Amino acid sequence: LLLENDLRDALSQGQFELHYQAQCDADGRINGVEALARWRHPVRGMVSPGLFIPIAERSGLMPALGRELIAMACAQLGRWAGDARFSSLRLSVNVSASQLYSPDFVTETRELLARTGCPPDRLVLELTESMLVDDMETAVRTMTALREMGIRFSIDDFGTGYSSLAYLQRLPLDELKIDRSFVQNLPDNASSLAIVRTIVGLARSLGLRVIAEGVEEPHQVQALLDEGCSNFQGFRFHRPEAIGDFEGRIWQRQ
Ligand code: G
Ligand code: G
Ligand code: MN
Ligand code: NA
Repeated sequence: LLLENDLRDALSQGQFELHYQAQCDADGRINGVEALARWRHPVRGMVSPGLFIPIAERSGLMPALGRELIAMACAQLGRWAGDARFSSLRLSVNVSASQLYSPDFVTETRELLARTGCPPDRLVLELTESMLVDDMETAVRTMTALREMGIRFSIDDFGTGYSSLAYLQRLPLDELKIDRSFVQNLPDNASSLAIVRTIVGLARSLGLRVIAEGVEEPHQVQALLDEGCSNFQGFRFHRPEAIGDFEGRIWQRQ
């Protein structure tokens, strides 16, 4: 309850920020980045989204908070658009069910793109399987409208959602993210390996990009490469970091 009250003030006082976790290929070339929300609480310090997102959902604040977080991501993409060192990066943003199903989501996103100068084709919205099956018709309609603007879609935590695969045919998707629970058991766990192989094959057949999340160990990288997955996100490569540190990393590499 304490945090819930704080959350309302935090929104109006601008206490939320985004951290950035780089995504790279097998040669370490950074080709994307995921924005991860952080709450800089005046007393508690940095609060993790694993803690405050569920509270925001319960207290009905998630649409407003989500709007603020996407707006920060689009503003960042807008600033990067004019800089050759950053203009080819794709920025992934997590979207929750209450955001996707909010009736104004398409209109608000269109206005946001216009206001920030964010190139739509650099913005990737991460959704989860379970939120898509809640109301498939609305999800398809909303995603199709956003796709027509150029926005891309990724399925986060893929393989953990207990959903049928049929929905994949109906959605305008660009990417599958292999859930870290499968990655963590590579290469010794035979069923994790089989699941990774299946996801990579599925992505290839459907013409989707595939990326592994939660990559921590070199032997996991090798196993993923052997299975045909060559995009990585995880502590093995880069941790989520504040904007200045992330931009410094990109500058150093040029
Ligand atoms: O960074 P961390 O592992 O603590 O994130 C925990 C959870 O919070 C993850 O499931 C992630 O998808 C979610 N999350 C992080 N940032 C955002 C955000 O900006 N918006 C939404 N809706 N969820 C986020
Ligand atoms: O649900 P989502 O996939 O959006 O959550 C992403 C979360 O995973 C982030 O909060 C991030 O901190 C965390 N994360 C990123 N890389 C790793 C990793 O290599 N290992 C673990 N355990 N967590 C990671
Ligand atoms: Mn994510
Ligand atoms: Na994930």
